[in-house]
Amino acid sequence: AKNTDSFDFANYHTLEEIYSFQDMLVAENPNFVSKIVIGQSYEGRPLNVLKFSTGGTNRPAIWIDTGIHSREWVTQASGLWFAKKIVTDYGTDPALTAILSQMDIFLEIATNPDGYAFTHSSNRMWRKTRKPNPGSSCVGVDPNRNWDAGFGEPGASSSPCSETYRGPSAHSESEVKSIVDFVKSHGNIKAFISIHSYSQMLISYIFFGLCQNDLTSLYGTKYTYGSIIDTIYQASGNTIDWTYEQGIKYSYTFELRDEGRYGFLLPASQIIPNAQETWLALMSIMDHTSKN
Ligand code: ING
Ligand code: ZN
Repeated sequence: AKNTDSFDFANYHTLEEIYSFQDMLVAENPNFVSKIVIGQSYEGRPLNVLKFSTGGTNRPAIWIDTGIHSREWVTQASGLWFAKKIVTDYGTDPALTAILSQMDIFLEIATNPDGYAFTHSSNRMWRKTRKPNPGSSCVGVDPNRNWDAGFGEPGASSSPCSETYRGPSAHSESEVKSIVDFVKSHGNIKAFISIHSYSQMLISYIFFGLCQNDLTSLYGTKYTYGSIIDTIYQASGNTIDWTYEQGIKYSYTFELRDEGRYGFLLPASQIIPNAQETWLALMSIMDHTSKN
C-alpha cells in the first residue's frame, strides 16, 4: 500500500507491512499520531507504540496492545484497523473526539515481533517470545506468564518447553519489561487493554455488562465475561494482574473470535467484522474511563 487509505485491512500482513503502515499513519497525521519506540525485542526489532494525542502533557491515557501471543493473528490485524479507525473518526465522531480531548491513546500492534516474524517464516502456531533458554533446546517464554504478579505461583509452568513457561524471572522478557518501564514512567495510564484470541471473552475484575452489550449489538456475536479464574483458568504472572496491581482499575483482556472452529487460523474475511464489534466495546471502556 502507498498510503493507509489503500491498505488492505481485510487481510493478514507481515511484520514489515505493519511497520510500514505505522510509519505511513504517522507521516499522514503528523500533528496527531506519533511513534514511540519503547524498547527492542530479543532479536533486536523495534517495539513500536503509536501515540494518538491532541495535545497536553502526560494526559490520562488508554493503553491497548495486540499480538503479545504471536499466533493470534486476528489481534494484530484488528490493531491495524483500530489505528485507522482512530484517525478516521477523530473530528467526525463526537464520542471519540470527546475522549481524545481529554485522553491519549497508546497502541502497540506488534507486541511480540520476533514471534510474529516466526509465525510467517517457520511455525504459524508460535505463541511465545523467541529468546533461547539456557540448558534447554526449547525456545521462548510465555509473555502472558512473565509479569511480576503472582510470578511463579500455580497457573504457569517452570519448564522451558511448555507453552506457558513463565521464564527465569519476572520481566525477563524485553517485550514485557519494555511495557512495564513505559507504564511506570508514564504514571497516568487509566485503562489497560490487552488483546488476545480466541474464545470470545472479556476478562476483567470489574464493570462487564456495558461493553459486552455494545459488542453483541453489531453482529450478534456472543462474548462471555468475568474474572480470569471464572472464565479461563488460573494463570499467574499475566499482564492484567500486574496492571491491576499497579492501580489501573480498568484492566481488561479480550479474547477475540472465534469459539474454536478456526481458532488461531481465523479466516481473513472475519477480521473487519471482529474489529468493528470489538471497537464498540473499546469505545465503551474508553468513554467510561474518561468520565470516571
Ligand atoms: N489466552 C490467555 C492465556 O494467556 C488469559 C488467557 C487471559 C490468561 C488473561 C490470563 C489472563 O492463556 C490466550 N489465548 O492466550
Ligand atoms: Zn493469547
